[in-house]
Amino acid sequence: MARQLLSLLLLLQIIIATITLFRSLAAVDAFVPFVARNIRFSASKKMALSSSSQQHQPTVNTSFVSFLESTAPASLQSKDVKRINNVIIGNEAGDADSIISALTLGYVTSFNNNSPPDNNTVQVPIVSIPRAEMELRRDAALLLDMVGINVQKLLYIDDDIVVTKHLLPSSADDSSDTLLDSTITLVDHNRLRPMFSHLNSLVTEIVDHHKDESHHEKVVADSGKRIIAFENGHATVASTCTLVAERLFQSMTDDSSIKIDGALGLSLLGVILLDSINMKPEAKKGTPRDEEAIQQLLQRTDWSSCADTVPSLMDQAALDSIFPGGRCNMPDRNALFDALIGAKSDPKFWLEMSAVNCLRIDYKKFIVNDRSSIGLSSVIITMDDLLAKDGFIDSMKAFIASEDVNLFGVLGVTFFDDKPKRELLLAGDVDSVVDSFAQFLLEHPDAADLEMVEREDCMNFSQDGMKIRVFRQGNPKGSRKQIAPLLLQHASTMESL
Ligand SMILES: [Mn+2]
Repeated sequence: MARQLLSLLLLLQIIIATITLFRSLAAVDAFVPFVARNIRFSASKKMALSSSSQQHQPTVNTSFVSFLESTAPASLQSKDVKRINNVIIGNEAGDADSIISALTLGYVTSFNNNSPPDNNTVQVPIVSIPRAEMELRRDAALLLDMVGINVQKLLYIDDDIVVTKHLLPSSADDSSDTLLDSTITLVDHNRLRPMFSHLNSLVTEIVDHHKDESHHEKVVADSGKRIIAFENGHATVASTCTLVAERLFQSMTDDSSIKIDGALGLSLLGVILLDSINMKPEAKKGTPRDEEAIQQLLQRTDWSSCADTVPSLMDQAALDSIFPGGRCNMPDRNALFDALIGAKSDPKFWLEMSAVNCLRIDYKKFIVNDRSSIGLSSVIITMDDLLAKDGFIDSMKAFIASEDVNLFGVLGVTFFDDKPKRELLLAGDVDSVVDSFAQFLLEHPDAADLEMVEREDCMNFSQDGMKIRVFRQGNPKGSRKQIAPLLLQHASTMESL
């Protein structure tokens, strides 16, 4: 009897030891680098653990999609732990690059294999436009839908939780108790927009590809926290998403079995293709760094991990053309680009859109000095079609008044046989101001590259209280990234605007 009891006890001990061993193995599994983890979601095959990368990783097990849909809002709910919220935000125009570089940088930073885990900082990417405007960003909406992200679940600049949780409080009064527990990362711009100027001191990081406006000078390049890919008047990457992708690659070992989360890879790839115009030489946008990022994303992404999404904005035929080898295989970059640029520049969409939405959809305001400002809207419609819209002049007048800018410009681009054709409209309340900028663009050597020619046939759009001048731009390369610095340069030489 005693012997039987003894062997029973022994058996019990063996069982307990086995359970403990399995538990510790499961704990090790949680240390698999995040880039590899998606494999478990998709193909449920186990990665061999590389001994160097399994230590000191945050114990997370989160895909890009679940990070976006739950992690950030959940962290904001918990009051028990004192955490620093690092708000990541793109520019006010809120194009696909601004939106998706913020979302992806938040994820890549959260699970960076090279940095020690920072459990006190929560990355909170915020979509840099009002919630109601998301549906106007058709390329970003299509891409996010395709990778399985429900855009309703993202945080937007005008959400109550963003204001009331003191992520981006609307005035200096509200921000007093925020100063210690929030920081801000700017992506796709390098100067916090004027409406948040009371939060200037919270900016601790910049990841961008626009001309450096020399603000937030406490964020220095030497620290690696001021990445601005812009040199000699040109962006050295077409997309902020290329910079995020480069950061992602740095965090991965060369082990080719480690793969990138499918939703993350496709999101970055889509935006880089859009911003580089699929690397078409005549567009003069893409750089070797963009092409390198495109190639690495194509090769190193686990496409099977976002193969189960059921897009609601794309039909099966379009999906089949993007994934000719099946959803588990590499997409066709040309088909992906065509779908995204098609959504963004769909002529029917632009012709049907109201005049004021056309002006709002891709708008940026630039501060000249502390008193004057220039507003620039980018549109994908011919100037003739824009001017022919119902109530265009009145809508523009109202928009200029509400934005309170001294000079307003509309930069139009349309594509004929894949070649961009650019036009520019300048408008303002003060004739001499508009004329001065027009003269600068037509005659100054620094603007000669743009090859501006005035459209005499548009003179009649000027009316009492509103001077309007319209130009054809010979050089397809001059987008807002080139034109804004030139206009600001001229503005700085004027007594007043
Ligand atoms: Mn950009």
